[in-house]
Amino acid sequence: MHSQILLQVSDFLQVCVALVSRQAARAIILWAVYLLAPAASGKMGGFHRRRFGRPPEFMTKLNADRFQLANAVRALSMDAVERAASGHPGMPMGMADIVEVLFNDYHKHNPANPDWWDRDRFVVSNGHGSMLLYSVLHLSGYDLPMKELENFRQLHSATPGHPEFADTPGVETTTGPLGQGLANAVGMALAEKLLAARFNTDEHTVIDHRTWVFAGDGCLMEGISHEACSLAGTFGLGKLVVFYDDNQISIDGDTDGWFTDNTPARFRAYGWRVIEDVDGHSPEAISAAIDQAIAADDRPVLICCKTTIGFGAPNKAGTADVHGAALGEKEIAAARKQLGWPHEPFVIPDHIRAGWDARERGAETERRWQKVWKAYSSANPALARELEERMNGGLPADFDSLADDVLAHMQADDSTVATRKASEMSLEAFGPHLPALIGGSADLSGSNNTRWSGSVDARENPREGNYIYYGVREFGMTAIVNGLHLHGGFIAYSGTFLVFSDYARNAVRMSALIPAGTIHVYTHDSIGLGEDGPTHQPVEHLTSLRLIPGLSVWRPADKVETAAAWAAAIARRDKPTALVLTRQGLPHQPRSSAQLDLIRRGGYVLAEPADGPIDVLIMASGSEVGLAVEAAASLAEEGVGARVVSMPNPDLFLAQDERYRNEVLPTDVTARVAVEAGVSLYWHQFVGNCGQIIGIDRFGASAPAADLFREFGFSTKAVIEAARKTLAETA
Ligand SMILES: Cc1ncc(C[n+]2csc(CCOP(=O)(O)OP(=O)(O)O)c2C)c(N)n1
Ligand SMILES: [Mg+2]
Repeated sequence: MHSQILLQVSDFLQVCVALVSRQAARAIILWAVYLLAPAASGKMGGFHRRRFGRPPEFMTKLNADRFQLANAVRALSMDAVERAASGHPGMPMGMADIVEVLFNDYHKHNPANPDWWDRDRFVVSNGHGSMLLYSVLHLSGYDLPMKELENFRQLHSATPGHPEFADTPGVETTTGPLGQGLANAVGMALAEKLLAARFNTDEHTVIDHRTWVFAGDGCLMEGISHEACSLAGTFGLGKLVVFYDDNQISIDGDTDGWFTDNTPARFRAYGWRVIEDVDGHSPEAISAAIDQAIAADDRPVLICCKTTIGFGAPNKAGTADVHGAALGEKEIAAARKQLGWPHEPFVIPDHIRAGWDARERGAETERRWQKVWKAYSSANPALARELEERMNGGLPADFDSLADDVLAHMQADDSTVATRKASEMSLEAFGPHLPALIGGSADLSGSNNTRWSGSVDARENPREGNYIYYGVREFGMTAIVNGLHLHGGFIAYSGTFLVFSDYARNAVRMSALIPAGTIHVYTHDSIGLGEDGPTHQPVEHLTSLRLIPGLSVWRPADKVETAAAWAAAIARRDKPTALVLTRQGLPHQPRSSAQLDLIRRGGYVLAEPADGPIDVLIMASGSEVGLAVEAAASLAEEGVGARVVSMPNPDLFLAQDERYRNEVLPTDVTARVAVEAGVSLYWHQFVGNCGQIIGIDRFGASAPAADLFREFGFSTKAVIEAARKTLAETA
């Protein structure tokens, strides 16, 4: 009986071996044909693949299951784009095999809890490939039902054209402006490194995750990729792994015409590890590359994946046609045939679904972590509490009363200081209470006053570090700050001159769009910086920052308003703030405790006529508030009653209720003057038809600040004249 069974088993095994070896022999022959045929016709293998977009047959046979898992991403992406009649099928079809291997074999996440702190971060920096992200989130079990994919790019769907943070569970950041996702990811990887250094103990590891990035030719062409990746090398962010979608295609066609860098050499020069020439359609090659990438090493990793854009579309793959347009019915039908994907649009067979489903695995992974967290918490209660508070974005319970104390303290000191210095004083006051605070500057620490006595270099000392020397990289810095915020655990601020906010501008816009509770410190805020001249003197920047929806822009008039601005910025954990500060000293303004309280409303009455009615309203921000106060005093001597309204944050003032606004700016007082050392445009809404604006609608000049203010009409005399003029016009 036993021997009979053994015989049958041995027969069975022999048949298996024969089958497998036949299969293997067939694969080897096909492989040779695949490689040699294009060579014989003078074409490289990659070129061949790129042009024909056809999977080598051996691959589809040996990796049939994996290939079909990846095809689910391809099909969902091409069908969603087709239905929306808009979108980008090329990247998802090209990177499907990579994302399949990454998500199914490596990515640490729990679809049921996208906020789990110790999850790996996955950033699609080439955000036009959003359908790849939505497909894998849906397939792996996030709360993103198929109907959302069917509604790709439609109003109020969870699947916007480019990924938007907070719109879709599992989306780690808003991407689309090429290169910025990559820089955000550098911020996330930096956050992980610093938190791991601070909180992990010899016994317990509670922070240990990777940041995976997909990036295309566009991301790597963008200058910000240089800024961010260069810094990532310097910081030794070994858990950052970037998959470069090396498909040699961007919108205008073959990148041979505009992108011929030696990318591997470039990244090696940054201090990265580079894994070159990975076949981005071979699961084995991708796995081998990832295995290499995750070996312990301090260097970030770039995996250069040779891919075919639009892989699987028989006529369009490998061409720019497939980058950003629906494939069309005929090509989609042909692609279904090519890929061996007979299923209807938005239908995923059960076995494919099962292959992607990460819910059980994810829950188990998080459960294991929870156990470690519990043990860690009982062994290190103080550290655990700090980490928990930081990751939850909380502030110290007594923060409001701390802010009140700081303001009262500042009010009691009547010295003249520059608001950049007042900003440093504010950091000294708040910093010791905020372990999450992490600052930095783009090589202007001493000028921006962003460094305070508690600042510790984060590169030299990751464990205690809370200060980053970003080097001269304003755009990279700002996007990295967004990434630090998005990761969680930090209240992140940046620093540079206001005039260079332009260099960073799209990342500031992204701070507001994400939205991220970041703080951007901009000093040297007007012609008041003096001799450096018009290249360094911002004119339009203040107003142009105010145009960004959701960005809170403060331009404080003295140290008290500066402290109030910092307090508001710190408390604003979910939206960004810009602090616009002077180089030059500003006089201290007296205030009652009621007035102290009103600063937080963005605009308030700072000085009133001693007696008699209000004849004229004088509004000002920052360095011009002092002028307004002096002018009002002179006007009083002429018998003109002037009210001075300090407007450190006019948008915030506009957001107050109507009653308050009308109290501060009574509608019946139409004689109005606004003074601000920037373009005048913004103030028309406040001064009305008969008002006067003292602004600067041209570039400044190189000279001492006092001469410039005089030259451009920022003097008590000019304010008095403007008041007389508006009074005459409204008489
Ligand atoms: C900063 C920025 N500039 C321009 C664009 C418009 N744009 C979107 S995708 C793209 C080409 C990107 O090429 P690549 O990264 O190679 O993407 P692929 O075509 O390979 O998917 C361009 C220019 C953008 N999204 N962001
Ligand atoms: Mg490309």
